Amino acid sequence: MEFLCCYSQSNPLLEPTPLSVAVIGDPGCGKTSLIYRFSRGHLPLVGQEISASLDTDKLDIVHSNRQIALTLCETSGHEDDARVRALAYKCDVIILCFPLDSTEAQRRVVSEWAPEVTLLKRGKPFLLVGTKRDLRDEAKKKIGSKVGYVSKAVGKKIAKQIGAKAFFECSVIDSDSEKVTKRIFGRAIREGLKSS
Ligand SMILES: Nc1nc2c(ncn2[C@@H]2O[C@H](COP(=O)(O)OP(=O)(O)OP(=O)(O)O)[C@@H](O)[C@H]2O)c(=O)[nH]1
Ligand SMILES: [Mg+2]
Repeated sequence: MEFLCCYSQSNPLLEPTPLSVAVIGDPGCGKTSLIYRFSRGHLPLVGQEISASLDTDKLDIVHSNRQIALTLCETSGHEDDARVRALAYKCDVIILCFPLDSTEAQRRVVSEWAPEVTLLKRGKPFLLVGTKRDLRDEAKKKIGSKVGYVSKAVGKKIAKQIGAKAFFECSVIDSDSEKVTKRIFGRAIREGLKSS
């Protein structure tokens, strides 16, 4: 079981290991919300939403008895910002997000994001995360709904197809959001430590 907690419970004599995680994906897919839910324990407040093309959050955590100086980096999903995004691929681990309530976004994962990640990540591990699970679940409930959504089975299949280390689904508003976001970033940290 992974263990993430704040720095004060760790051994102050040990040097923390620096580790960086980049969160990428289409504009509006939920990158900031995912980062905030994990790092600050809440969603972006009104007027606090990050819109710059490269933003970072830093936090000190303990993972498997190791102190980690974690940098979380979000980059813009706009095509024009591909050069800025290249900086994100210098991070140790990449989390590629897409919203589960959009089959269009699912297609872009395969046709646009996966080739970019494969080209620029230079052997680093990446995870695939389906966001806005609550909206997918709502769409599912609507009988005869024409709204497209992505099932867990399809998400897993895509993750395998594009070479992601794992597939996760999450909603930042559901009651399990704390547990799930910890699991996602815990796995990202584990993969980052393995490969560094
Ligand atoms: N229902 C629901 N809404 C979400 C979820 N995650 C994010 N949102 C909403 O989706 C919108 C975009 O979320 P952001 O976290 O700003 O998305 P982003 O990918 O950082 O957006 P950009 O930085 O502009 O590319 C906001 O209105 C969020 O409240 C989720 O799990 N469920
Ligand atoms: Mg954002």
